[in-house]
Amino acid sequence: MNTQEFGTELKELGFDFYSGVPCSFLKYLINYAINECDYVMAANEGDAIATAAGAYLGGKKSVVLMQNSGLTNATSPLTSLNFSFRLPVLGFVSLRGEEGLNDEPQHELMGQITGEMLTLMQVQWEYLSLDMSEVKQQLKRANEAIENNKTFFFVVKKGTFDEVVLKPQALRATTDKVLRTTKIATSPSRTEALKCLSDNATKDTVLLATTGKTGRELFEVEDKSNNLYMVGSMGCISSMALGLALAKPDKQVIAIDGDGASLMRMGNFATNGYYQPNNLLHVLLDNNVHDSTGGQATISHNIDYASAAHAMGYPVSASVGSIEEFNAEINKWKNNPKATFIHLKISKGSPKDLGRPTIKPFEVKERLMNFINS
Ligand SMILES: Cc1ncc(C[n+]2csc(CCOP(=O)(O)OP(=O)(O)O)c2C)c(N)n1
Repeated sequence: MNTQEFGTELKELGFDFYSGVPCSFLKYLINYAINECDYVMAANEGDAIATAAGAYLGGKKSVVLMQNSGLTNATSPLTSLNFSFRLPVLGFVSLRGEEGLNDEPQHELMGQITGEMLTLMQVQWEYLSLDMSEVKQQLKRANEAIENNKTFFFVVKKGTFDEVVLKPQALRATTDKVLRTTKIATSPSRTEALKCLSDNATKDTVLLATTGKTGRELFEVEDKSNNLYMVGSMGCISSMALGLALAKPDKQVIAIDGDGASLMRMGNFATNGYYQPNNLLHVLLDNNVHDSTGGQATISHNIDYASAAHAMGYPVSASVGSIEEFNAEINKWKNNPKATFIHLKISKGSPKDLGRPTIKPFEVKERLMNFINS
């Protein structure tokens, strides 16, 4: 099919924000997206899903592109982010390993189960047709699903898209990076850190809290319409924040990460460091443990996170050990916005009898979208 025409059809339906990881079967659609639309080159297909979902929060209709091998990387956010929060994205997944195709051995099983996997995850899907008049009907159905808050995927067979030449990509590098570290370690509690963040929020701030006790505590600190309490999708908070920050430059977007969660998807440090929207603040509350699941040690005591973020392109990276310094770094970002990473060492544990958000994930999403887009 004519890829350019197909892309234009998508654009006319409002889909102009893309994220993904390449597959050779999809390369011409990816080339089109890079040439003509906003495209975030994700490190992992799960991050691509979260970035697209973040952009959707900011009012974009967004598209994810992936190989079917990458569908396995995307299952956590597809099942616990898109489904739970009713955050729809339009997906294109290739069909490597299709029966009868002489493909490589690693694709054999996924070739057999791609459709079944989507069905199992309750994702509506269709094989993308090659006939443009049929394709227009398919896009109409896909668009209806998205408008009903349901994720929709097209499974794409080999040779579907005709050639689009990739225009030269002007890649930038961060030349002017700042790294600040302090040695004081007073180990404030997570609640103190969250209070500090909540107190710093203005009418233009969005707080996205990672899964587990961070979201639960933020809900108890103050339940506000500019908060999102992640459930599941471990590690996806910073990629989701990236999508939202890019989609909504007039909002200050704060991702509140955990040490365990950030380690799960650390590739996204590099993605954030590259795209580096000024309105993005990535905070890591590091208690050295998986507190939410019983306090088992992570390996974060051995990691210099601020240096890692610095090395991966964040214009500003800082490691602080007290609430006063934490507050000061947040205010530096507010007063001179540049994509910033702040590592704060916190103590283990959480308030006794910590509850859970009484508001449902999809209600949080609706409320947040009203806040963001009103
Ligand atoms: C993919 C996935 N694996 C495991 C879990 C279970 N889980 C939920 S929270 C959590 C610990 C997160 O640790 P960290 O980010 O350090 O935050 P903390 O619990 O210390 O606040 C784990 C392992 C999950 N939700 N998703």
